[in-house]
Amino acid sequence: MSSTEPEYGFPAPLWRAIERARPPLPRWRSPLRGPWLTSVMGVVLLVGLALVIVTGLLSYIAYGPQLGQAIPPDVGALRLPIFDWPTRPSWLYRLTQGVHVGLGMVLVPVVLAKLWSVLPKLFAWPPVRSIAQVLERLSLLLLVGSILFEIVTGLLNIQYDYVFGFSFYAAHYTGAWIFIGAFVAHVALKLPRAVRTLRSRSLRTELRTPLAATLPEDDDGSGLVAEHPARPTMSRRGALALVGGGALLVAGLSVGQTVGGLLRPTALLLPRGRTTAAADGGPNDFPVNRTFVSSGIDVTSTGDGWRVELAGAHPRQLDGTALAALPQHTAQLPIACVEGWSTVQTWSGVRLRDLAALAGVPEPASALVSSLEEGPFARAALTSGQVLDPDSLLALRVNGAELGLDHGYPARVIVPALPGVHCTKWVRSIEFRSA
Ligand SMILES: Nc1nc2c(c(=O)[nH]1)N[C@H]1C(S)=C(S)[C@@H](COP(=O)(O)O)O[C@H]1N2
Ligand SMILES: [Mo]
Repeated sequence: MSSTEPEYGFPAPLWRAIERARPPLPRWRSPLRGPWLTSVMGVVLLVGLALVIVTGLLSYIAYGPQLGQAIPPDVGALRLPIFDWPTRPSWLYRLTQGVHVGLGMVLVPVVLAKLWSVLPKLFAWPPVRSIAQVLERLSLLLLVGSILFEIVTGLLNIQYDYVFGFSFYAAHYTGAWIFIGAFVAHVALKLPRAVRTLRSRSLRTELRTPLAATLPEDDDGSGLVAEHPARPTMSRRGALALVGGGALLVAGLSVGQTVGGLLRPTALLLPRGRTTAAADGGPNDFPVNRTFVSSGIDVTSTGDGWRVELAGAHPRQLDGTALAALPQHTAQLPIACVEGWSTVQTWSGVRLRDLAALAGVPEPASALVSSLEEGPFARAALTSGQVLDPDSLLALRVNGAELGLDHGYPARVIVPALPGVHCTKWVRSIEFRSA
C-alpha cells in the first residue's frame, strides 16, 4: 500500500498533512522482513519462552516458599500454588533449572532477530492512529521491555555481576510476571494470524530458495514488508541459518557446565560452573562457587572441637568420629545451582532420617540446617519429604575421600533434587521440628 493513499479512516486532507509532518524516520529496506519470517521466529519463541517461564516459576517453588524461604519473600497477589518440591527424580532441579538458564541463553539470538524483524513498527508514522493501536503499542512496550529486562538481569546474575542496586530475585520475579502478562496477551492477539501466515509459505521451499531467487514477501498490510525493498544480500534460509547458528553457538559454549567432564572447560559463557576447588583431578576436583576462604569461617571452628548439634525431642551433639561410627550410606547425586551449572558426584555420609530419629523426631515436619557461615547461606529449611528420602545425607565424604574444605568439610547437606543453594556446607546444627 502506498503511503499517499488515505488509510486508517483518516480523511484524505488530514492524511496528507500527517505525511507532510513526517520526521525523517528511517525507511527500512531489507527485502527479508515480512510476516512469514516474523511468524517463524514467533512460533519458536512461543514454545521456547513458555518452557523458560514454566521452569522459572518451578524454581520459585523449589526454593520452598512454604518454609518461609521464598525469594522474594512477599509476592502479594503473585503467589503461586505451592507444593512440596519432590526429591525424585534426583535430577529434577538439574533439568528444570538447566533448561531455564540454558534455553534462556540459547533463545537470545532468536529474540534479537525477532525484534529486528519488527523494527519498522517502532518507527511507524503516525505513531498514534487509534485507541486500540495505542493499547497495543503499550502492551508491546511491556513485552519488549520485560523480556530484555529478564535477559539482562538473568545474564548478569549468572556472571555474578550484581551491578544493579536491587535484589536480583525480586526484580527477576516481578519482571517475569509483567512478561507473562504481556506474552499471553500478545500470543492471544497474534497467534491466529501467525498460523495463517505460516501456512502461506512452505518452509521446505524457503530452505531450497537461493539468494538469486529470494523475493520480498507479499505486503499484507502488517507494516513489516518494505515499501521499496533493496536487493537481497542474503537469502531467507541464510537469515534463518544465521539465527539458528547463533543459538547453536550459545548452546555449544554453555552445555559444558551441565555435562561436565571434558566439556566443562568449554563452557566459556558460564565461568562460574568451570572453577573447581582442587584442580588436581582428585575426588574433590569439581566446581565450587564459594570457597572456604571466601566464606569467612574461622578455620579452627572446623577442627577437633567441631560438633554437629541435633535439636529435637532428644538434643545431641556428635563429633566427626561419632558421625563416622553411624551407618553410612552412599548416593550419586547432583548439585544443581540456580545459576544453571550442575555436577553429579558420589556422596557418602549419614542419612538425615537416621539423624532425625537419633534426635527423637523420626517423622519431622521440617528441618532447619544452620552453617558455621554467617550471611545469606547461614540457614536452609528442608521439607519432611526431603529429610526422609533415603538418599538425603549429611555428607562426610565425596568420591571415596574426605570432603574438602571448599566442599563443606566437616559435613554438608546433600538432598536429591534440592536446589544447590540449600545444600548447606560447613553444617553446624540441624533442628528437626515436629508439626
Ligand atoms: N554454607 C554455604 N553453603 C552453601 C553455599 C555457600 O556459599 N555457603 N553455596 C550454595 C550454593 S549456591 C550451591 S550451588 C552449592 C554448591 O556451591 P559450591 O559450588 O560453592 O560448593 O552449595 C550451597 N551451599
Ligand atoms: Mo548455587
